[in-house]
Amino acid sequence: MRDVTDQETISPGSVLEPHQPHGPSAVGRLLRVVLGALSGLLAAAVSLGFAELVAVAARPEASPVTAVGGAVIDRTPVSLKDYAVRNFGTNDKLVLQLGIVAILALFAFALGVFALRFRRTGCAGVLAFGVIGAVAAWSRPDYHRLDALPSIVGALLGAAALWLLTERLTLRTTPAARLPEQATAPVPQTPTDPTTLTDPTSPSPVEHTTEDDEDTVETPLPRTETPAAEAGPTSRPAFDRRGFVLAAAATAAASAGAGALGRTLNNRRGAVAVASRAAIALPAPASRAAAVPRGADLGIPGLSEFTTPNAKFYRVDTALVVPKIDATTWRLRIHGMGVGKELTLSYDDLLRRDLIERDITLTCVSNQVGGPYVGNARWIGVRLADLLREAGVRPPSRGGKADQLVAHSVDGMAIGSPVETVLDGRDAMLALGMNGEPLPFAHGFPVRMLVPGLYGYVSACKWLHELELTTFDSYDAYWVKRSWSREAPIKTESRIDTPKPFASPKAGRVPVAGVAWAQHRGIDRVQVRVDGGRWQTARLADEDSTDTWRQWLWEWDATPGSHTLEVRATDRDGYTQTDHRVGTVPNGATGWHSVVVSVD
Ligand SMILES: Nc1nc2c(c(=O)[nH]1)N[C@H]1C(S)=C(S)[C@@H](COP(=O)(O)O)O[C@H]1N2
Ligand SMILES: [Mo]
Repeated sequence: MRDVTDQETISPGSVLEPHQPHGPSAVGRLLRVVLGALSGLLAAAVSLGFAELVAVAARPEASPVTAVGGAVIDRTPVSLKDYAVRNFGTNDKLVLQLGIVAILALFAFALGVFALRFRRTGCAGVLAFGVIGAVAAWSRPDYHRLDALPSIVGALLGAAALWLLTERLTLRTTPAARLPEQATAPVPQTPTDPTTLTDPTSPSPVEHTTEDDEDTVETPLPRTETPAAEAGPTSRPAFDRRGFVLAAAATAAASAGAGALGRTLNNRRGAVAVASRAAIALPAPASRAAAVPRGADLGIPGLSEFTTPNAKFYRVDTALVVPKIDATTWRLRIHGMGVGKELTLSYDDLLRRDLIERDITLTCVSNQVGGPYVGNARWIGVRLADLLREAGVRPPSRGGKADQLVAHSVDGMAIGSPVETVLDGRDAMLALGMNGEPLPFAHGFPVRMLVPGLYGYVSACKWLHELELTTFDSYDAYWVKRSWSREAPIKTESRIDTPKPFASPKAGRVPVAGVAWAQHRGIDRVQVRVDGGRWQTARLADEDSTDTWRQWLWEWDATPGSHTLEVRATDRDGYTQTDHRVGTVPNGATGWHSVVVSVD
């Protein structure tokens, strides 16, 4: 490998550092390696800091860690994603980003040390990381024109920083003539250095130092100007400590400044969206939801509230940065196959329509048996069927050509729902409000889709910006490309909320309670059994609607010892949950939820 190295420029005969007659001391060498690693880290910081700043010009999603993280999410095998969701829950994204930063830091470390010897290749390595970031951004489904820019600019500046820093770490031998006070100092190393005597490949000390003088990569001293150096003794080779400290401080300050400025500017952009949300007053819905029956919430400690507060509502999406959309400039386009009249609607257009208010329980297909990815909220929105009919869409059963409605989000998500289901009379809606406020940003502000009875990944697109009519044959939506089913009605499920697994309640009366759901069919019965015994019928809370979950309660006369509680629900179609356990892929888990407790 031919490259710029502190050694190679000195003597093309390639004298390795340890063989140098006047090599730096062991401590000096170690210090230099540490500072090389630090240079790598600083270069990475410069890259990321400036990328953050440039991302303001593009989008927050285009900052390299986010772009790479997004690309990783897109490519993560379902099994691993399931594992991550199971073990890290909603923190999976944080874990992913920390992982990327950790890997980046390791490479930065290595590149910094590497650049001590092979500076050009080391800097090219930084550029290679920029290419990775750019390609990742480019590969995202929501790629925008400028998304590769932050990675590229960041990498260029990072490479420049690495060059600058490692250059300060170049070993130079100061000619005696230029440092008169050292010229008289004894140089005892030379005769005692065994390597000079035993290593036949080592050039002679004099020859070496002569060439060493030419290791002024930038400002070569003409040989003729340093006659004294050619003959005179030299000091140990050293690097420019002061220059390095200054350069390191400057790069650290620049990267921190750029990063902070980028963050601030990005937040300010978010502030426009926040203000647009704050300015919204949701009008009274034309079609109100009936009040939640008082008996729908049994109010038992440990049991999920009937209405899930927004702050506690589960969140599942691929977005590493929650999109912040300005509602005043947001538009929704409805177009595609069989659309007689394309529609483009603003947020105000939607607000001016008749709004419906409904309680709907949303569930994620990735929810394990007994898992947390289910929540119930009171939503306000526009009836989707009305909009589609205005656009001239007919269901396949009435001769419509399109059987798939694909909802596209601003973050590149594409979620496909059956047109037939959306138009079958259920309360499919474009939701604007959630539990009395405009949608929270994390839950899809300004507008998301909801179809009661379908898992979120085939119905509940957040940050919606386009509805496209097409066929299932001609288009696979995001999750379908990743081995999930095209169509996925929510499976009948039940969950024990209390007692918690491995709880140790006192013997005697123990309330066993939970929720059961079979959206759009309704829950007919819930049964509980202990240690595989006879099924006992639980008391059902009042039903709010068939689109919502239902609480249940069974009073257990608990005896001391370890016990297994199991639950199963039967829906209004007469289907009772099977004990056959299947995983979440491809269309939802099955099996009975069970909880082991040890009664005191
Ligand atoms: N834009 C976008 N919308 C999305 C998703 C996503 O990843 N991106 N995930 C879907 C899935 S899998 C589910 S279960 C629901 C979850 O909605 P919530 O986060 O509001 O609970 O959103 C759906 N809508
Ligand atoms: Mo989901």
